[in-house]
Parts: sequence; C-alpha cells; structure tokens
Amino acid sequence: MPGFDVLATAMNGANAQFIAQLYAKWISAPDSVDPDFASLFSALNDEAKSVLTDAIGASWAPRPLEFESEATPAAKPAKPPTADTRAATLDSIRALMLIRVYRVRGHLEAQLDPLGLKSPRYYSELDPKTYGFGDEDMDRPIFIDGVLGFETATMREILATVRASYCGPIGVEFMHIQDPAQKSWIQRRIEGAPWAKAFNKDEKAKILSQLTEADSFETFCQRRYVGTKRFGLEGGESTIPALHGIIETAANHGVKEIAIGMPHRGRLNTLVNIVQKPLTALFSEFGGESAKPNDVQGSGDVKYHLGTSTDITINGNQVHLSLQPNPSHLEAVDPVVVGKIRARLDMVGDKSRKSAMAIVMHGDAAFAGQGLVYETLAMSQLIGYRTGGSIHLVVNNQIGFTTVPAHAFSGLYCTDVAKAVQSPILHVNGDDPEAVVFAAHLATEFRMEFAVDVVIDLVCYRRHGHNENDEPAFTQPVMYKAIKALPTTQALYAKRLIAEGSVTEAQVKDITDT
Ligand SMILES: Cc1ncc(C[n+]2csc(CCOP(=O)(O)OP(=O)(O)O)c2C)c(N)n1
Repeated sequence: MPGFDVLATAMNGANAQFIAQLYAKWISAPDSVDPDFASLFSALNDEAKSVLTDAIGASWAPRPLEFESEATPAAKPAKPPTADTRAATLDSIRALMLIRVYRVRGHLEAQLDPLGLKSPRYYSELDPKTYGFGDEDMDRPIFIDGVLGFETATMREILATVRASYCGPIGVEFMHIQDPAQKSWIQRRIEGAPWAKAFNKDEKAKILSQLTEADSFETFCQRRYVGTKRFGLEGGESTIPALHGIIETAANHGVKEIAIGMPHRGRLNTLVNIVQKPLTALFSEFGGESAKPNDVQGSGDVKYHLGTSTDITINGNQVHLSLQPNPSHLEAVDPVVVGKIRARLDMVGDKSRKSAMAIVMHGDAAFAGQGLVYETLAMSQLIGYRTGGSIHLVVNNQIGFTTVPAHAFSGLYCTDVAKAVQSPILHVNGDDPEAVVFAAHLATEFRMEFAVDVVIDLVCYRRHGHNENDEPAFTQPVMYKAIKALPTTQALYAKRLIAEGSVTEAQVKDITDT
C-alpha cells in the first residue's frame, strides 16, 4: 500500500493545500474527484491517510476550511518537484507524522508517577530521529500549516510544544475516540499545556487549603486513633481538590444533584471534607458509637461503609450531594449510583441529562479487576440506562492490598477497560495538584458537552499499609523506601507556591492553622 513516500512526491509545497482539499472532497464524495486521485487516495495506508486528515483540519488550530468550490477552475497539473521543494515537503509530512504520534502515544512518556520508581522507557515513535530529524535538523523552519497553532515552526519548537502538551503531568488517551468533535475538543484543551497557567494566586491558595484539609484530617486520625482501620488517603490527598473541582464545575454547568459512589480508600476524608459530615458524628463512630443509631438499622455496619448527604451552594447554585453507603464488595455500588441518577433524571423529565450526575470512584486494582466496572460502563450509553455520562475518578495508589499492577492486570493502564466505550482517559500525577484540578475541570466540562463517561486516573501512592494494621515494607520494600523519603503532597505544593511567590510562608501557616 502506498504510504507517505508517495505523498512526499505528490505533495510538493505548492500542491500541499490543493491535495489536502481534494482529499477532503474525496472523503465526502468519492466520485467528485478525478479517478486517478480517487484511486491514489483509496490505496493510501492509514499513516498516509492520517497525515492528509491532519492537513485538512483535524487540528484544533483555526484555519480557513474553504475547499475548492465548483466555480474554481481546475488546478493546472503540478510541475515535477525540485530537490528543495521535495525536501521541504518531506520535512512537513514527517513533522506532521511526529505530531500525530505524540497525540496518540505521548502519554507513554508523561511524568505521571510521584514515586518515579520506573525509569521511563524509550519509545522510538516519539523520537524525532525516527522521522529523519537529527540534532542538526532542529532549527530550520518547517511548514506545518497551522497545526499546533504554528504556520511554520522548527523541530525544536514542535518538540517543546508536543512534549509539554502530552508528556507532562497529564497523559491523555483520546485518539481511540471515533467522534472527530470529541477528539478535537480534547486536543484544543490540552495542546499548549494550559494547566501550567490555569490558576491565579487566589485559586492556588484555595487548592492548597483543600489539600491541607485532606492532609490534616488524615494526620489527626493517624495520631489520635493509632492502628484503627480507616483506609487512609495519605499519598492520594489530591483526591479532595479533584472532587471539589468536579463538583464546582458541574454546579457551574447547572447540575443540581450529584451522587457519589466510592470504595473504602479515603471515604472518611470524603465524608468530612466533601459531603460535610460533622466531625463530631464521625469521631463518635471511631469510639464505636453510631452517630445516628436509627440509620444503622441493625446492620452494625463499619464507618468506612456509611453514606450521608447534604445540600451545598456553589456560586449561587444549590447542589444536593450524596455519598451512597456500600458493602465491602468492591464496585458493587457502581450500578446503584448510576441507577439513582437515572431515576432522578426521569423523575424531573430531564432528557438533556444535565441536572444530575454520578461521580464513581475506584481503586486501581478494583477498576482493572472487577467485571462490574465493564458492565456498568457498557450500559452507560444504552437508551434505557444512560445518565449523560459519569465521572470516574480512579485513586490509583499503584497497589491493591499487596498486589502490584504487574500482577493485577494485563494491559498498560488499570483504566484500559474504559476505552471499550471510547471514554477519554486523563492520567494525572497526584503530586501536581494544579494538573489534578485542571483534569477535574476538563473531565467535567467534557461530560457536560458530550454526555459520555470520562475517566480521571489520579496516579498517587499509599503512604501506609492497606488498613493501618499491616506493614507494607514487608512485601514492597523498594516502594516503601521511596515513599518514606517523599514529603507529603501538601508539603511539596506549599513549597512550590512559596518558591514561585504565589503564597507567603505566613499564608501557608495560616491555612495550616485554620
Ligand atoms: C469484590 C471484592 N473482592 C475483594 C475484596 C477484598 N479487598 C478489599 S480491598 C482490596 C484491594 C483493593 O485495591 P484497590 O482497588 O487498588 O484499592 P486500594 O485499597 O489500593 O485503594 C481487596 C482485594 C473486596 N472487598 N471485594
């Protein structure tokens, strides 16, 4: 099958636009172009086709999309390309191929793991040398026709942009999505790494205080209730700012009811800091009492299975927030949460499915291992069950009790199952709270726009044992040596904000003391 070599010959600089336009025309009406071109286009392999697709405007960058009109006189046959135009065309095609590969596979080199235990693998597809660009080829201008927002860019500029966009603290998987509108939406929102400048000083201080609340709650429990099972969130505290980010964005888009389903990990923290369960009630449960004896209904259930609900107001919008009770059986609550949301939507006759939304939280091992996850995802777009999309937040502490990912699932990521329903998947480094909150906003906005499930894979770690009664270093000595040496997410973020001048030390002290 002809590949990009054929294109390199056909698409010299002057012809590039013309061929791209012709290709667009052929896609919508194969008979509308000269039969020679039709047979060339239909014989091209997938890589060559994707280069042409990018050239006609799959890129998010604004560009004129005026394809050849009926009135346009037929283009004159192209002159044979000179050596210069051939070299320039090869540069363009190869650069476009490299950019496309970063969109597909850039996540493989993203900086996702706060522990940094695995040295990043080498992926030849992400190496400019694979496309013929050596060290001496970094600084000549290459025509890329508006892709990445550049008319012309050097390979150095192209690499800086694609690496910042796709290999930073967010690794996004979205090129498996078939809907071009969804794909270009994500591309537009990721390219240029906007998370680096997304928050002003006040917003950063707010993220720090949410993180501090999460951190302080766990620290208090660890000191006050030594050895009591609570399935702490230490190492994954960014979960709390992420939840705030999802809920706030949903409220700003008119969501009036949010139902959360979640497992044991971080549940007490979520109850207190998100669903506003009073601390007095929670701590009476630590003492073995029930805060509301009538609600327990004789089950005598443990505190990390209980639910609660509350009403909160965000920017003048009132939202009813509930955390469903659940049994020990991991993921069993998923269909219950989406079922509840569907019932609420039906009760108010909301066919747009924008007034209520589910947040389903998961552990990494359970998300990869439990069939219920797939079953619930598979129902997410069925007429009788759809809810306008759930936000899935995987608190990926890279361990399931004592099982490491390599022994837990066969795919690359614990979230691979979500590709079956074409969800975008945002992998994000939990030690970069701004990237986490950015991902939370993005995921929720995507759900509100396209009414599909979205996954956030929050890559973090588990500072203590599975349930505070076990010694994790017995089974994971290397991992726990790294964890011991790592300051908390809150300490790292506070230090970063002080160093960049976003908050003062006095402000941090203030936030910690209140
Ligand atoms: C269906 C089911 N299988 C097994 C268990 C036992 N179990 C409880 S926690 C756990 C590990 C879960 O790991 P992960 O999902 O990664 O969550 P983490 O505890 O690491 O946050 C297991 C196997 C369970 N509760 N439910």
